[in-house]
Amino acid sequence: MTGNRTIDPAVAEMLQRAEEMGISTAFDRAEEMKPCPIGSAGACCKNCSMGPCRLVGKHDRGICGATRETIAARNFARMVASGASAHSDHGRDMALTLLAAAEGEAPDYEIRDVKKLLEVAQFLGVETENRETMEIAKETAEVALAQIGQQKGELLYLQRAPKKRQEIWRKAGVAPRGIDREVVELMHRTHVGTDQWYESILMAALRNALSDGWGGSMLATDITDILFGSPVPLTANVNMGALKEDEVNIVVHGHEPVLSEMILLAVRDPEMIEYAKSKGAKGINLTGICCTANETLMRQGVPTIGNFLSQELAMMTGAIELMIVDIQCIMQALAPLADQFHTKLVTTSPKAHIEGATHVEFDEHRALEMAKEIVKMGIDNFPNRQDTHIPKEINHLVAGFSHEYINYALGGFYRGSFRPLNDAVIQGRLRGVAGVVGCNNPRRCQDASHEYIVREMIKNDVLVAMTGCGAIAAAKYGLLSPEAARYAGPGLREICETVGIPPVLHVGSCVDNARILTTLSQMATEGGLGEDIADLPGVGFAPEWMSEKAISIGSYCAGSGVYTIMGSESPVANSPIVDHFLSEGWEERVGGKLEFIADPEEAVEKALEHIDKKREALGLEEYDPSRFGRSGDRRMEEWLALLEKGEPVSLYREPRLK
Ligand code: SF4
Ligand code: MSK
Repeated sequence: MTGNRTIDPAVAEMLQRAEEMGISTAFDRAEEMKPCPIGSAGACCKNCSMGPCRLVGKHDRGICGATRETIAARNFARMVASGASAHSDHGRDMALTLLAAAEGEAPDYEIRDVKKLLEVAQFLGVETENRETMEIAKETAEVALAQIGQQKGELLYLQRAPKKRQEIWRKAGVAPRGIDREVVELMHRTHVGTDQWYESILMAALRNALSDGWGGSMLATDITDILFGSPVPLTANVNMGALKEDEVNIVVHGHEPVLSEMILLAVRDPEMIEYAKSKGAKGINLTGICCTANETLMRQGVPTIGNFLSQELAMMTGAIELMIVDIQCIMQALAPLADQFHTKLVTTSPKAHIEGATHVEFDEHRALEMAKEIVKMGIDNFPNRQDTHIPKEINHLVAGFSHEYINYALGGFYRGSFRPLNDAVIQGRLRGVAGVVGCNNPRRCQDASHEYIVREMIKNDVLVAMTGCGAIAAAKYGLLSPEAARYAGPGLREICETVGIPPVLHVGSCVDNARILTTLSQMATEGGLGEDIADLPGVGFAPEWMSEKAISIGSYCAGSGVYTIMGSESPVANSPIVDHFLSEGWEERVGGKLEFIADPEEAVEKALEHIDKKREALGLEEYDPSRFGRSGDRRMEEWLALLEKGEPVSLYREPRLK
């Protein structure tokens, strides 16, 4: 029964196969195990062994006297702390890799984007004049690590926000100090008998989330760009049809680019390709799932075979020799599933072991050598392949947008600026901007809310930036390709035609939501659209979120001044007061709010209402699409013609593959 489980034809086909083979997937388990109504409304506290206390029915207080408000706020805050720590610990690892590279201890890594290094060094107060690149890189890594562990003061990256935003944070007492400190303090506050006022807990949660967005995540993105290059647009393929019948299929899954970039070098090594041929394969095909996929897609055009809910189904094709996983969003169900196929599941992070998987701990000091050893495991497994079932579904996309590239695309190298983007909003050619991010969740039809919301946004002339599994979702339905301009409203279509960008921009993995923050910040400081991110006609969505990281992301977006809509019932529904505080309370204090709206139609309606309200507050003309759609330099149409003939499109680094 595939029913309302997914809109992805490849996943639907594989769910059918799962049923025939009698294999249970996350989709089945979600149907068999209904969510606990007490836990899902934030009504259960298990923060000490006097409990767990369930605040339902006549019970208004826990054994210790904690109220519904305290318990709901503490549960929410702990999600923020966990999500922020996941992103920021990843940021720490990126900084450690940069340090090892700069000290000559990780010889396979280099500085691929020196310009970005110099820019980041300046933000972090590192002297750059008359110094060697590696010296600057070393000090930049050290300062980044010191920021993560900073005890007092404010994160240096807060300066990247508009001045007015910084003042709002200071006034509200949410300007984050060090990232580790905010996480630890939030865990402390939520310990039994500590912070017992929901407002205080939720403001501390906001400060912790901001330390993720403007700290850990932003550092992770910047350092990844320094080490592996800032993305520029390129074409690639998406969905399970990118798996190859006659090649060794290797899949990278998780969130870390440090190993996957080396795996990519290994699979391109002529000796490895020859070795694969010696085992009867025609070559080695590297693809990805989740955000490791997004990292390698953004910079190298590696095909992505699916998002979060596709991971088990992809393995069931029987065509994957090796799945290499690192951290976050890897289902434990993969290990027993791999036993039913010939796939080798290899865990690589010292922080993420899975019982039953083969653990090969990654050592960045001999990165390429290890990557080759791991790839060899996949090649050696090729002769064990048995029946395969690879869905044909494939689509193409353009990925690789960074705020630097948006700046360039709109203004050109010599006059790079956000002016044209702001002007487009001011003139009403663009109604506003939206970020659509986050996961899949088997409690919702896979990809359906992403697809609906993105289509509605672009139809209404709202330019969309996407990350994470949401971006993969949109790519699967062709929304990240230049052709998608035909679904856009007249004003947005004109921009796409003139500038040559799709109406939906893929800006990276889940840590790369920091790119959305810096883009919004630049729009706010460019002029003409107020002085702060909260003044912009913009919204954020996480329509199918499931991870704690998404709660941290939603919170830091709200804390940065954005109206952010999470697509689910409220996880604090047991306390309408807390629910209201995340919306109106945060808006009053920091100008952005977080709301949980399960119905995507209602979410779109409220988002457009909000955008129009912001336009009105800025004194901009009312949105009127009938004024646009008759200009544009037809560049897009030329590109479409080239793409249809299968010819290379010159703006992008690589031609469309198939
Ligand atoms: Fe119950 Fe209070 Fe312990 Fe929570 S902290 S489990 S509400 S006694
Ligand atoms: S992988 S956090 S399911 S976006 Fe970044 Fe996807 Fe969400 Fe994981």
